[in-house]
Amino acid sequence: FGRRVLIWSKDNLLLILTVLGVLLGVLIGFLARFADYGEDAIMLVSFPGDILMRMLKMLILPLIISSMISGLAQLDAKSSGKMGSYALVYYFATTMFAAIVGIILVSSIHPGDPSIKEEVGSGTEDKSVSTLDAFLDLIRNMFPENLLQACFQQVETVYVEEEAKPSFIRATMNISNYTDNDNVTQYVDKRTFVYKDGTNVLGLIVFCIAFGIICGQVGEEGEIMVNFFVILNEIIMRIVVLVMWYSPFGIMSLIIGKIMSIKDLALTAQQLGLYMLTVIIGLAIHAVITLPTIFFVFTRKNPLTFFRGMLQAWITALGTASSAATLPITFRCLEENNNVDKRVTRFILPVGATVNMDGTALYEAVAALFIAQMNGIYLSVGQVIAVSLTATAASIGAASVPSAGLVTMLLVLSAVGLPTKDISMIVAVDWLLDRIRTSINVLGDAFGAGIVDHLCRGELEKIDAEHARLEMEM
Ligand code: DAS
Repeated sequence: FGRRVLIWSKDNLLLILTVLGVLLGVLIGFLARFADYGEDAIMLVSFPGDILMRMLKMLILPLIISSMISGLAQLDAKSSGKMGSYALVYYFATTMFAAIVGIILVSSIHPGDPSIKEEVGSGTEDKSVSTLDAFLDLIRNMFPENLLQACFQQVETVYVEEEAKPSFIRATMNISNYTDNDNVTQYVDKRTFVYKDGTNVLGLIVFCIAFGIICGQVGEEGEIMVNFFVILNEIIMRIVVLVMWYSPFGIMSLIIGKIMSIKDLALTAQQLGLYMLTVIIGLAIHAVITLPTIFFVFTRKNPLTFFRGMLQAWITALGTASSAATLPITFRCLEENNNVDKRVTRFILPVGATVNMDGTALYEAVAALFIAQMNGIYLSVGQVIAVSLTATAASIGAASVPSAGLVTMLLVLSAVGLPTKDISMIVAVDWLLDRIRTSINVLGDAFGAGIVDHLCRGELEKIDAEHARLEMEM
């Protein structure tokens, strides 16, 4: 019995420590509020949490690059024919749809600032920068002129009032670069392309998607490259696990510092409550409406029966908050309870668990807009589209381990220049939301495998018949 407890506690030790960190953080935070302390005390108390944030930010680039390229390269459409293409289309479509559902919900419930009911897109958009410009900005950001520069700068279009510029600049407008303060600006027509600090996430992601898919299609010669990124991802994941073991302490510090600095506790509690409600409603819509409908449309089978077959995997995902840890159960539920062909599960699941995270995409879209609302920042249409694209892509890059969505969350925030200081509120409730979104991730993978199995069933049976005929002849 002792050995069993030891194994159980090792697997769940991180979960236990994280929950302990949250509870201790809340307790100490509220107790500290009775003491008289200054800004320095808050800064000191939050220091371990600040270190956790820096560790996570440090990992973003290598994590997104290695996990996206290795994940997509292994899902190479050519060598796996239809199966890969069906899976790829299903993954992108369901994940993007989840992010959009999240954005619609957070823009209507408005958890960050329940008092104000501004419409999405009425935001910080400079009136002179039209929606079209903001949208073109978004497309422009997807194709950075310099990939290295994309790691620390992104392009923004700002209108320049001609008379606002001294004449000699106007004379050189359209033909030269003009260095203004520390931003490099180029004048084209009346618009200025200002390079602002902040990772151009979209640009990196578009490159990684192209690189990953083509890398998987290069054949033999590409093997070494695919293996390089698979190993790189494995190494980064191990570093993420190390950071995760530090996270209970960092989370406790973030929560204490946040609770000590909250001015209006009631409003914050209301914001957090509404935020969690928004995420949970969004995940429920995806699990109860979106996925079953897509499943029924493509297979004409009863989604409820299919879900019942996946129940054990769904519960395991709730408990472990890790798609990877749930994988063995997902395999067994699909093959034994739902009769999905092993050739489909063996191919679809490992990559699905890595790149297909509908729950995470929805969560990151909601959390990003929630943070914007809390800071009174109303995003432009282009920025909202950037959030949905980045959340979709960041979920591809999120690892299938506990709280991975928290790491790539920083990616989405930096993609639209949102402050990361409020992430401590998100962190405080992440241990609960993580397990719910992970269970939706697993469900999305399962329904995907069921659909691909149904669509490829004919082909697989033809292969079996061919094998049977050959065996008869031998
Ligand atoms: N826990 C991750 C998973 O295993 C999801 C996330 O963190 O968003 O799917």
